[in-house]
Amino acid sequence: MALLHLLSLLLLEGALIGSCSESLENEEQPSMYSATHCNGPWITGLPGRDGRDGRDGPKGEKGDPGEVPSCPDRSPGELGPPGSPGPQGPPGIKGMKGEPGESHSSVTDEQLKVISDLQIRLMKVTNALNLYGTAVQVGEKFYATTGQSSDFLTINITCQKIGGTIATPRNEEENAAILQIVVKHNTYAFLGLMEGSTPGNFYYLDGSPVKYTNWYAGTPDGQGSENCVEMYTDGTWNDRACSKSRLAVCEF
Ligand code: MMA
Repeated sequence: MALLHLLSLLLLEGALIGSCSESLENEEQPSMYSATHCNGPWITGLPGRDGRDGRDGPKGEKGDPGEVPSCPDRSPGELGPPGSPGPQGPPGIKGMKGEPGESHSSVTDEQLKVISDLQIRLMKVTNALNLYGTAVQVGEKFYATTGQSSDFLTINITCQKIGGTIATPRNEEENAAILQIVVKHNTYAFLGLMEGSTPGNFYYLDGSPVKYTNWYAGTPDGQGSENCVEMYTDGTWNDRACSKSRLAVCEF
């Protein structure tokens, strides 16, 4: 065994000696396996140390432009808090006319029947009054008389008591209607007008100035002493003292 060990030592030494001992004198680094310098019945030696790093190589050519990596898909974040309300916008255009809606009248059919019956009844009564000259209808208005004469103030109270006011002609048609009653009773009637503080200026009893007049020629001539107005039997007007007794004609 010892002999075999010795032999292996000798072989190891010979391998070391058999490597290129001359190579150290050589400028060029010999190839480890070169047959030129390493002839001989040598056993191949162990690899030498790594050589030193070479010099830096020339600068490389410019490379092709790279691709921009696409962004990875991101799922939407959670809803943010609501923003503050914006300013009021301009008004929209007018919409089309809607369908006629259902009637939501609180009036019952029974009540409608009563109203209808009353309208018919009123028409009959008005016609009867007109027929006998007690009342005269003009549009929505009608005039009626008590058949009695009294001073201006009393006439006003009488008319008010029965829900009316003293007859006040606002146009020719109304004046003609009052005239019918005056003619029938063949007596002058007081009208709902009064003289103001300025003589000759007449006003309706609500204080507004008269718009329609039918003065008899030369009147008003009372110069402030005749503050009321009477209707003659031809329909013309005359200023007269309010204390006089004249036919009471009321309007409703
Ligand atoms: C005349 C006339 C009238 C006036 C009365 C006053 C008879 O009529 O002048 O205008 O109101 O007199 O009495």
